[in-house]
Amino acid sequence: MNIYKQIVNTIREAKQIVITSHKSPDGDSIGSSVAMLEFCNSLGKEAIICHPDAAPDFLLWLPRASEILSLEQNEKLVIEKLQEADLIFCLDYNDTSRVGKEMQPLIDQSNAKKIMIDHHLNPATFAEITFSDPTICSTSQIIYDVIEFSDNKDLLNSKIGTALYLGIMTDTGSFRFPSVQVRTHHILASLIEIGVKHYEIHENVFDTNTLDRLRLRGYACSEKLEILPENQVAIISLTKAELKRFNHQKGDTEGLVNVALSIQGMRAAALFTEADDYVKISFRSKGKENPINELASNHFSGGGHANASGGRFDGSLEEAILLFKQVVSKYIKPM
Ligand SMILES: [Mn+2]
Repeated sequence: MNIYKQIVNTIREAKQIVITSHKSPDGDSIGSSVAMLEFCNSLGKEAIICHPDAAPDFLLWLPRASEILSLEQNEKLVIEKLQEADLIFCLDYNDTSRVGKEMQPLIDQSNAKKIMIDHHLNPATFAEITFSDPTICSTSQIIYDVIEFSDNKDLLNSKIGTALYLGIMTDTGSFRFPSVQVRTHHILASLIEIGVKHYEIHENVFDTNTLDRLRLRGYACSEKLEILPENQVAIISLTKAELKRFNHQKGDTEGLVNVALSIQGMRAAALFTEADDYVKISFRSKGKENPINELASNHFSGGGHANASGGRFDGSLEEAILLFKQVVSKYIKPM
């Protein structure tokens, strides 16, 4: 039996299905979770989404994203659901550490069957079924494959399709990254064929700036952007006070690191944001010869994709930036 059918059979046998994804939700984690929820429902199965934290406002337009339970806001219920689960989906993450230290033990200690569907490098081996393919642009695209190659294409509907389109769109920078395949466009076409309103998804995601968010981003680019010319690297850093000054909301700095990377000639970019007791960092790079995930994992307790990674630093913002400047030339090869 192929892995796609194996996944669907496991859904059919399950009684309590919980869908989880990584911390700091993005379009792919929310999209793949909602798509899996809708697909389970199409198979006649109830399921529930439990994430470490709540969906950011800019993704709440997606039908059923507001049903997502978060450990952050619904602690008791999420603990209960994970304890009762007999099947846990682990979507868009390669290791249970990615759900954060509060949620990780709930998944590690659960006796439920686990199915990992993911596209990050180096998958851990905790799941009964591991479907990891780093050559595929998004977890959402893999979920489309699960539906099609398990012979369930007739169950595909525009609710599943809208969620999948969202995930593919956001994880590919609107279909521009090298990870986009011919197959990706075939899938997108078939989603539009079944009634997905692609233009509404773009509008919902990209035309929703608040004045505060736009001003924060403008400030970040005008006052807080630093170029390391010898490395061809751009850095943006934001302190807690600066974030507060612009009434920072979750998602406001989403994609800001890509703005830095978009400067002509840059090979990599990093965004440092000061959180309560640590510094959160997003890394981006261009080209196979500049794998920024190695820098992220070796120095910033992070990881991710070769050209898009995240990490953290326990210390001050200044120390984090200093460390980055000291090590970056080992990983980024200027042209
Ligand atoms: Mn993803």
